[in-house]
Amino acid sequence: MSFWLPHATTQAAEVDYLIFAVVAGSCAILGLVYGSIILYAIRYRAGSKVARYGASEKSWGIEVAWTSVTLLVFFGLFIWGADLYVRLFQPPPDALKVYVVAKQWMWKIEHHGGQREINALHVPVGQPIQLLMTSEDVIHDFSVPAFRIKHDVLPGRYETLWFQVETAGVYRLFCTQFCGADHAQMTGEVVAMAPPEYEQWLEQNGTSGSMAKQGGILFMRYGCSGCHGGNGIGGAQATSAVQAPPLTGLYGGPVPLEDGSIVTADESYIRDCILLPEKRRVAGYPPIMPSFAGQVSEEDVLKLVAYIKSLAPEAPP
Ligand code: HEC
Ligand SMILES: [Cu+2]
Repeated sequence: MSFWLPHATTQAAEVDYLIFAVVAGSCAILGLVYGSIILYAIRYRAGSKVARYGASEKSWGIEVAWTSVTLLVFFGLFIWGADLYVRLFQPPPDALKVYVVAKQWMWKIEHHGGQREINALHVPVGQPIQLLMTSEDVIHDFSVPAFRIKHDVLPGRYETLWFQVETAGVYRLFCTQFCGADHAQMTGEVVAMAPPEYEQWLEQNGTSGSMAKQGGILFMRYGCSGCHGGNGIGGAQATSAVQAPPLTGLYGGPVPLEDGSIVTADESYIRDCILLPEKRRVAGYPPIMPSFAGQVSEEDVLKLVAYIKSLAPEAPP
């Protein structure tokens, strides 16, 4: 076991450099302040024979110099940190999406192609991976120390995290939010593999169709198609006479809401439509869509979201 964690991702080393710079800068200032206190305490102790007069004049040069130098140093650290933070938490648009559902006390992972795993996450190296994470119960926290990333996983909403692994290997995954009696058991591993091996792994674990395909089946089973039409093409094609908005091409586009605002239809929006339809109503439609909260599990919601995403006209399933 080595003391230093490996730098497994593109930005892991920079996170370490920043922490080192903050610690080194703080130590230098700590040394300066406490060094002076100790030095003067000894020099001017009771009974020492040093001169105690003169030098009482204020030196503006020194005053201005130390104030501006410390300001510049700490402001520099702030800008560096803010810039790194933005890069760490802004996933590139071409990232490969992987879905994570946390629950007491395990990590359930689902891949785009429908491959599922528990307490393990297989990813290819050299490619940005974006995690879309939610919790079925309490707050958890997805943390991979070798990647220098962690993020809370909250019930009732989607959180996201991204990374790009540079070195193939097996890295430990932890839950770093105390989440109940077996919190300490809520660990797993991230297996980073060369892309060809990853493809092979996907093939070997290929199951009952992609997430979108499974979502399509659920779309029928939960009765969504009754209002939205068999393939999400809207009320006109629906089996009943109900007016419901078409879902084709919904993902990524703007949606005008009844309250006059316009939102972008991302994963969180679609999730809210299914679980909290009363929270946002699409303009021009009757508010008849029922809430599916408590009926559809988080994993099934992810599949429905994947299905609706696949209905984009430019990328048919
Ligand atoms: C009783 C009919 C009905 C059923 C069943 C139904 N919906 Fe809806 N849905 C609507 C209506 C009406 C709207 C528009 C008004 C609103 O936003 O609530 C809508 C809105 C939506 C939207 C937002 C569309 C947009 O243009 O932004 C999504 C996404 C959606 N539904 C998905 C689903 C899914 C997934 C299911 C099944 C789990 C489902 N719906 C079941 C009637 C229905
Ligand atoms: Cu946990």
